[in-house]
Amino acid sequence: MGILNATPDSFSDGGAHLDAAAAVAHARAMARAGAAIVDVGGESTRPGAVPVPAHVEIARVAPVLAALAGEPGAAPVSIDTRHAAVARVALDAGAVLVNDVSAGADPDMLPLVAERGVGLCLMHMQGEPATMQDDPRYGDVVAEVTSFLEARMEAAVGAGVAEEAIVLDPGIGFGKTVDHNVALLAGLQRIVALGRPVLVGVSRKGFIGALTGRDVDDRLAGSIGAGLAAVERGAAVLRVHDVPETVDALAAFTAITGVGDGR
Ligand code: HH2
Repeated sequence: MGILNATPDSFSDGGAHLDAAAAVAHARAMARAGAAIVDVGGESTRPGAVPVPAHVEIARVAPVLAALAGEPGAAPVSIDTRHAAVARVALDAGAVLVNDVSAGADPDMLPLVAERGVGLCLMHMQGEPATMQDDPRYGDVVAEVTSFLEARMEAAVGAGVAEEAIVLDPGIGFGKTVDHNVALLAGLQRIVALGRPVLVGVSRKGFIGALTGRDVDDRLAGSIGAGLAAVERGAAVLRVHDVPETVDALAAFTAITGVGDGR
């Protein structure tokens, strides 16, 4: 999954793809490099970010989605949003997956996904982006995240979403310390055991910086190392900024280990 942030303030690529032409060029490049899906977002959820109203998010993503919809051979699109109103606009423009970092907190989200019959990524987050990194605490982070995802999966199925449409995500960096993130990746099999594909987003995140001592623009190697570790533990999808490098790393990793499908 290649990341396409149509935001002025995302933590690593904010402002880079604000105009639709630049966004389409980047989406095309990621698809050519092997991204199976492009994740378009109009709200930064980085630590400390203030929420963006749905109409602002729509104004940011709609031109990008419209341009991608007219693109022959473009990768399928997912919409990274917590707002059902934004998801609806994106699904009307052809998006095939809703990536909801709040796991369906908007009461209209799960019914919308059910009605449209599209994919749904349910992610764990403790708290809200504005304050989630202030003092995150867990008793057993792996057990708590796993049972949250199981409960949200049940809620989604209860709302009519097909179980086969659901992808689960531990929410690396969303209300978690470095130790919490490491524990979740080390214990990823517990989430994999819930029986749905697991998506992991480690790309350029703060915990990679903490582990490597690198600034945000210099975290590629650490991100790939963490991503491969996640695949080794059963992750099915990596959400990344650097598609060509990740695809190459996966090709080599899978050839040797037989784990993953190599892209
Ligand atoms: N991480 C970010 C955003 N959306 N969605 C899922 N499913 N999993 C993640 O780990 C995840 C996500 C944060 O990364 P990014 O989009 O690069 O930054 P920002 O939130 O600042 O736009």
